[in-house]
Amino acid sequence: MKIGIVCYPTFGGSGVVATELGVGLAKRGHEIHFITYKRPARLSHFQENVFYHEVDTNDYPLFEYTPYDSALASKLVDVVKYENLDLLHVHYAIPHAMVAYIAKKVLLTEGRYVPTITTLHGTDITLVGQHKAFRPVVEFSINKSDGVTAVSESLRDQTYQYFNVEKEIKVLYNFIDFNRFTKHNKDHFKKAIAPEGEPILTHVSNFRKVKRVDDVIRVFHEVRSEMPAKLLLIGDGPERRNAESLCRKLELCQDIRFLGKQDAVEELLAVSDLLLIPSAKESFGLAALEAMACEVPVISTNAGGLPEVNTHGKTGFLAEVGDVKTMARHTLTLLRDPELLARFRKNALERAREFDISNILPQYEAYYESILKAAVYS
Ligand code: GMT
Repeated sequence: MKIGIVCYPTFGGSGVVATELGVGLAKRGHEIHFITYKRPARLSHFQENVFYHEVDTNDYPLFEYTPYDSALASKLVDVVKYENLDLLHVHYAIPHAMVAYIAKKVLLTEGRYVPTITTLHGTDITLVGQHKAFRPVVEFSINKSDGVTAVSESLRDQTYQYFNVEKEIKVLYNFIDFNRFTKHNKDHFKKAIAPEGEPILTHVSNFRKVKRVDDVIRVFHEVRSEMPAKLLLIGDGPERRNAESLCRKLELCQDIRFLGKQDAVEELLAVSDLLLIPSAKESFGLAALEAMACEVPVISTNAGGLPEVNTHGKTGFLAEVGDVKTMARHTLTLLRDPELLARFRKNALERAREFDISNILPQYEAYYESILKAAVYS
C-alpha cells in the first residue's frame, strides 16, 4: 500500500507512534509518505520505502497566525495526487482529522477519492478536544473519517462519552520495538548516577501539567526520607521550572538529575529500577510500555488507559491521581524487597511482549485493508 502519514513531528507520544508505525510498515514493503512541518524526531536516517514531504507555509506579513491547516491540506492534495497514495492516516485529531477531510473534499472535485483514517491519541479527546474552541470541529471531523482508531479501550470509551461519535472506533494499542527497547548493560552509567548503588527512579514525560511532575518529586521526597535513592527526570516542557523550584524547596537537588530531552531513553531505562507516572490523564502511557520492555516496573496512577498496560500487583502498582503517599508506599515496597522487584521486572517484560510491534503492525494492515474495502466514494 501507499500510505500518507500526518503527525506532530516532535517527541510527543503520538508523533513517536506515527513515525514508528510508518517505519515498521515500510520495512514490511509498504510505501510510506510522512507529511509534516518538520522531519519527525524519530526519523533520523535513510530508510527504504520512506519519503518525507515538508509542508511549506507562506508567512505573509498579514498573518498573525500562519494558516498551517490550509498549507497542510494543500500539501496532502499534492502528495495524494502525485505519489498516488491509497490512503491517508492522520495522528492526533486536532487539526489533522479536519485537514484530511478538506483534502479529501478537494481531491473529490477532481474525481480522486482517498480514504482517511484518524488515530485518537489522548489529549485530542480528553483535554484539548474538550475545549469549545475545538470541540465542534473535532466531533465533525472524527465522524467524517473513513476509519477511526484509539490507542486504548479507555480512550475509545471516553470518546463515545464526551463526543457524539457515530463511527465505530477500533482499538489499536501502542506498540514497542524490542530491537531498540531492551535491557542493555549500562553499568558504567549506573555507577556515575548512583555511585553507592542507590536505587534509581525515573520519570519520562513532556513536563506538561497533565503529567503532574510535582507528584514525581513528592513521591521521591517520601522515598528519600526512608532510604537513599536517585531520581532521573527525562524530558522537558512548561512545568520544568516549577519542578526545579520544588526540588530546591525540598532540598533534593543533590539526588535529582534533570536530563532534558534524550534520544536514547532506553539507555537510561537500562539503569532504572522503577518508572514513576503520576499522570492526571494518560490514554495509554507509551513511556510505561518503553520502561516495561526494558524490565522496569511502573508506579503509576490508574488514569485512562494505564491499567490496560500496567497490571496492579504484577508489573507495578496503581494509585489514585494525586495519592502521593500510596505511590511512595508502593515504591518502597518494591525497593525494599529485591526478590519482589526481580519478579516484577520479569512480569513487566512479559506484559510488554504482548505489545510487540510485530503483533500490532498486522492489526494496522488488516484495518487499512478493511477501510479500503469499505470506503464509500463521497
Ligand atoms: O503525553 C502527551 O501529552 C503526548 C501525547 C501525544 O499525543 O503526543 O501522548 C498521548 O499519546 C501517546 C501515544 O498514543 C499515549 O501513549 C499517551 O498516553 C498520550 N498522552 C495522554 O493521554 C496524556
